[in-house]
Amino acid sequence: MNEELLSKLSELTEAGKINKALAKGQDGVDEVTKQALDEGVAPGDVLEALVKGMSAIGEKFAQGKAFVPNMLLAARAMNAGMAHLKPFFSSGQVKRKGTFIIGTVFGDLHDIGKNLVAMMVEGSGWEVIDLGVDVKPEKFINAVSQHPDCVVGLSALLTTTMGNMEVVLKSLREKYPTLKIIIGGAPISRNFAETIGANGFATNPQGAVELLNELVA
Ligand code: B1M
Repeated sequence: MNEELLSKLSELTEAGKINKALAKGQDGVDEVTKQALDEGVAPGDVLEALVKGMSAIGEKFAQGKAFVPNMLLAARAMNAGMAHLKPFFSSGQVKRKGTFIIGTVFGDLHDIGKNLVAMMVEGSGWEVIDLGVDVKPEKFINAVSQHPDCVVGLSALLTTTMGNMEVVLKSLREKYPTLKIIIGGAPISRNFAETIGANGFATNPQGAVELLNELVA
C-alpha cells in the first residue's frame, strides 16, 4: 500500500499535478502527500518519492524531452507536498542534504534558468537560499557568513557578466578559501569554470543537482 502511494506521488510530481482543484478533480501531490503522512508513511520516504518525481522531470528536461512549463508545474507540485513536510524538517525528523546559496551575479537580470536550478535543487532535498538577481559580492559574503557550510551557485546569462562571476568567486574565496562554488548559465563552459577556479559547472538543473550531490558525497 505504501509503495503504491509513494509511486503515485512520484508520478504526480513528475506530471506536475498540484492539487485536486488544478488536477481536474483528481487527487494531486497536495492530497496524496497528506494521505501518505496520515496513513503513517515515514516523512523521509515521502520526501524521497517527491524527489524521485522531480529527478525524472529534470532528466527529461536535460534530454530535451520536457520543457520549462513542465518543470515549473512539477516544482509547484513538489512545493505542495513540501508544505506538508515542513513540520518534519523543523523538528529534525527529515534531514536536508545541505544549504545551497544561489544568485545571478551583479549586472545580470536573467533569472528564469536560475529559478529552475533553485527549484530542482530544493526538490532534491537541499535547503535553498535564493539571493535573486544582480547580486553583488557583499550580499553573497553576508549570506555565506550565516551558512558557512553551504555550497554557492552563481548564474550568468551574458558574456559581459561572466567576468563578474570571477569577481564574486574571488571575493568569496578571499574570506572563505575552502568554500565550494559552482557556476552555470548559457555562456558558461568547462574551460571557463576551470580558469576561474570554480568547483564545477552545469548546463542544466539536473546537472547542478548531480554536481552538488558529488560535492557533498
Ligand atoms: Co536577455 N539576453 N538580455 N533578456 N535573454 C539573452 C541571454 C541573449 C542570448 C539574447 C540574444 O541576444 N540572442 C543575449 C545575451 C547575449 C550574450 O551575452 N551572449 C541577451 C541580452 C543581450 C540581453 C540584454 C543586454 C538586452 C538589452 O537590453 N539590449 C538585456 C540585459 C539585461 C541584464 O541582465 N542586465 C537582456 C534582458 C532580458 C530580459 C529582461 C528581457 C529577459 C530576462 C527575463 C528574466 O530572466 N526574468 C531576457 C530573456 C528572457 C532572454 C532570453 C530570450 C531567454 C533567457 C532564458 O530565460 N532562457 C535569452 C535568449 C535565449 O536564451 N534564447 C536572452 C530559458 C532558461 C530556462 O534558460 O537561462 O539558459 P537559461 O538557464 C538554463 C541554463 O543556462 C542553466 O540551467 C537553466 C535551465 O536549463 N543554468 C544553470 C542557468 N543558471 C545556472 C546555474 C547553475 C547551473 C545551471 O549553477 C549555479
